[in-house]
Amino acid sequence: MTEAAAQQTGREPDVDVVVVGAGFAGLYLLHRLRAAGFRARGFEAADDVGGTWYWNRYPGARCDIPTTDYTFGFDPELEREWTWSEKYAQQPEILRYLQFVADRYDLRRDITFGTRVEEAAWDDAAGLWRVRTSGGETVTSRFHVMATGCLSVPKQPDIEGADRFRGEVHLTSRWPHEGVDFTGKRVAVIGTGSSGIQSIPLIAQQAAELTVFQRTPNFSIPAHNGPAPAARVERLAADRAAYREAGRWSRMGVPGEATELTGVGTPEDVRRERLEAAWEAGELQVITSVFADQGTNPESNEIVAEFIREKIRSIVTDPETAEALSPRDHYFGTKRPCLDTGYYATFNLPHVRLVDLRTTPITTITETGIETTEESVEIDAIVYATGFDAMTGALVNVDITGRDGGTLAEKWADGPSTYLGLMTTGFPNFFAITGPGSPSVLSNMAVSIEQHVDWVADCLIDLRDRGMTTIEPTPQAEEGWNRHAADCAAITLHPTANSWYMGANVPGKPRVFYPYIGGVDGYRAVADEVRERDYLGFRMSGPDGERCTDGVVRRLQPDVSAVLEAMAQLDLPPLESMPPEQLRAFMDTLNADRPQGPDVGEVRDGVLLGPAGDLAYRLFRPASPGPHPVVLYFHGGGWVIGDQVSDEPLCRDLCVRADAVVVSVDYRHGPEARYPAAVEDAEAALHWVAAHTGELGGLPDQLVVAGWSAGANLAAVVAQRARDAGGPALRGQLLITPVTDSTMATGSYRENAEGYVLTAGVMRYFWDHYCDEDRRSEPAASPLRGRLDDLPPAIVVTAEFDPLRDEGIAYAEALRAAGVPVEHVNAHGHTHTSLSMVGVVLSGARFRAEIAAHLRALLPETAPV
Ligand code: N01
Repeated sequence: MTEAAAQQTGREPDVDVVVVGAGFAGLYLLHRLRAAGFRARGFEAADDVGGTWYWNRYPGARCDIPTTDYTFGFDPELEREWTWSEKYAQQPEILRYLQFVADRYDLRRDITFGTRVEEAAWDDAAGLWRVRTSGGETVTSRFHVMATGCLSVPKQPDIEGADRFRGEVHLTSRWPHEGVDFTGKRVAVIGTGSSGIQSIPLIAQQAAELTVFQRTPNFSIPAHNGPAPAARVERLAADRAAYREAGRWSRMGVPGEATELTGVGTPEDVRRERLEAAWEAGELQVITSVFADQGTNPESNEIVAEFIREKIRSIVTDPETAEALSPRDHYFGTKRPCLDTGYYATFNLPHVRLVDLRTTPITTITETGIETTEESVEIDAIVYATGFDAMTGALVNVDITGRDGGTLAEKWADGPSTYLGLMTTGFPNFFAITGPGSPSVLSNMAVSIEQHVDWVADCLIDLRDRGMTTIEPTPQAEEGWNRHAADCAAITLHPTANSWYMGANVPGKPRVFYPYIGGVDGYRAVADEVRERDYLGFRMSGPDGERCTDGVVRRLQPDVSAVLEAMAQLDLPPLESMPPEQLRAFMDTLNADRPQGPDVGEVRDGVLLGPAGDLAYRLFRPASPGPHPVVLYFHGGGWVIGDQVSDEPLCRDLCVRADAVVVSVDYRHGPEARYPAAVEDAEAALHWVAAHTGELGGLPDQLVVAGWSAGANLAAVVAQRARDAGGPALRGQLLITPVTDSTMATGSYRENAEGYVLTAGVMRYFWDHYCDEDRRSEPAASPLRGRLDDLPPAIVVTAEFDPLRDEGIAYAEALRAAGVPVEHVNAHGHTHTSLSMVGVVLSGARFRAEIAAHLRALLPETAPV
């Protein structure tokens, strides 16, 4: 490495790698780098190793991941030599462990203690980092790694008058090494996150009076500390390597069983049993996964939340205090839940009092106490347990300058942007261990740190082996990762909370979801894949040139991808291999088990007279008082399969979101009734619905045609025909992933020919059963070939991974060119079928919400959203 670099730059850096921080991450990284033959130097602001466990010495400080798992797993020898004393170790024991690790691998000799890295600047010409320390030293290095932790920069007390107080002031995260004796003192604790909740019971044991100032109550469950859980210890003893591997491939970095049980729909006694067991287990990993849907479904989440509130009421004797301690402003798990030892019971003690800042906010801190809108509390000591500038604080607080002279703080002014939470464009050879955009704080940090350190160390070795000296992500890869991370968060309840995960605790901090919520297992698969695909999304360079495999590692929505994987497991025959009758029966079987969609006010079946007989319809009416606009809907199914109920979940969803009556009408199908039978039926349905709007509970002149896939083809066609016939008048046309042209020769056909349910083969099957080859270019089969002016406004929805994507886009563009107002909803990460999977593919909801908002805008009689 150094030799190659020297050749390139003519100058050898002082070291290969600078490592900032000597906690779990910095220690293990130094160990790996040394073993791989790199020259590395560590810098640590504290006087010794330990990182967060060096600083957070407040009473009661413990880990909240069982020590069977909150430990290094890279060296079986190390594991044999160290035995944890309890289920959740106290801070002194964890600090001793890290000191033991530092001694065992003789790591201190590479670390300069009591020294902060204040500045790091990339010198592009020399291809190295110039680092300036608080000790006045300047060091050059090829690589710069921030192993500075996610929760290491305390949030400064931002309370009026805080600097006037003349008594003792302590920050939980900067606790005096000699400890603090509160005996006989009147103490205030401000903050009720993990630090407050852990320290309050112990401070209460000493203090003469303890007043807890709570702004937001947090969910906490008892840690049930004691010996490590027998089941875990046994599994670990039986096969340590297998246990560690299970942790590495688990959701949180702690082995556990995933449940398929949902909160909604499970009998009360079963739910109760599971919740009580989770309460008894006293593990975050267990209580956050009692139900498979508690992180995404508000109703299911409320079951867990109310269970915990009930427990609080059963412990705290004063009902008013119990209520004040009961969280009601955020979903369970969306703020980090706490593990406690006697927290709630502490409020039963006569000298402990809770002040609820939501009803009586602090007005100021004075020289001798704290004043709220209601009272003045005299105190001797204030303990601030007010949290951290999490995840990005430690990174942007150092003056880090990239290639173009811009700083990291400037680049991240609107929120962090990373590739894999490891690197960021414009900052070559700069790594963050457990940076934003990686599982980090949502996981067992020990496991996530090890994974990141291993990835970085392996990457540096790979670079050296290839004679490369620099690495940097590409803009495309970074943007793709940011989007994927945001997509993962968007399907959960997390973004709804004012949490530090969202940056909400620090005034002015950008509100985005900082960690990656796709799971330790999912993330590890990505990181491994990136490396296996020749560092996909990274650009490497060195004296011998450059190499780059650009691309986006995860492009499908996470739940779309999960559904596709589940389908692949079923090993289904190709759909186009089944005769139509068999395919119809097969689809009916699949549909039988799906969620039916949201509740509507009324569902009514009827028939209308089509040109060749009765056409069945199903009407969905909103619960709101009518009359409503009417959406005439044509189902998908390639003109071959489906009927008026086959898209029921989508119709219900549309009905509720758009507050419109949806009339889903069947039509004749191929091959029994070929083109133009379906068009004739659709046209007849339009005339009938327009003529019967009042009876259907619809508003006059508020009619829209809509459809999905082949149904959207029919909707587009009847809109053209209605124009030509001079009516009925339409307010709009909603075309969800429409078929608009029969050529099947677009780029999206080539890209998505295989693999996403609607394949090119399936589409060919549909066309062949529907329409004679020589008639496919008629506008009634390929509406893109029709006259497009003077048509009602259109909402065109396309999905990224759909053979029909480009013809949908082409239709939207052609309509626009013809002067028709068009709203184009681009469902990124979705397939042809996934948008309609209501209640299964949750990521579709926001696109359906977007569709409904456009629909409401076309239908001014509907209530505003
Ligand atoms: O910090 P926090 P923490 N006036 O941000 C309140 C990890 N950790 O140090 O929610 C009044 O959670 C604030 O109120 P609000 C763990 O991941 C782990 O406790 O902003 N109150 C909140 O109640 C944890 O999640 C362990 O309305 C103010 C509290 O202060 C993370 O670190 C132990 C205020 C801050 O809670 C952070 O935990 C400790 C103000 N001006 C920490 N400003 C383990 O068990 C803030 N608050 C391993």
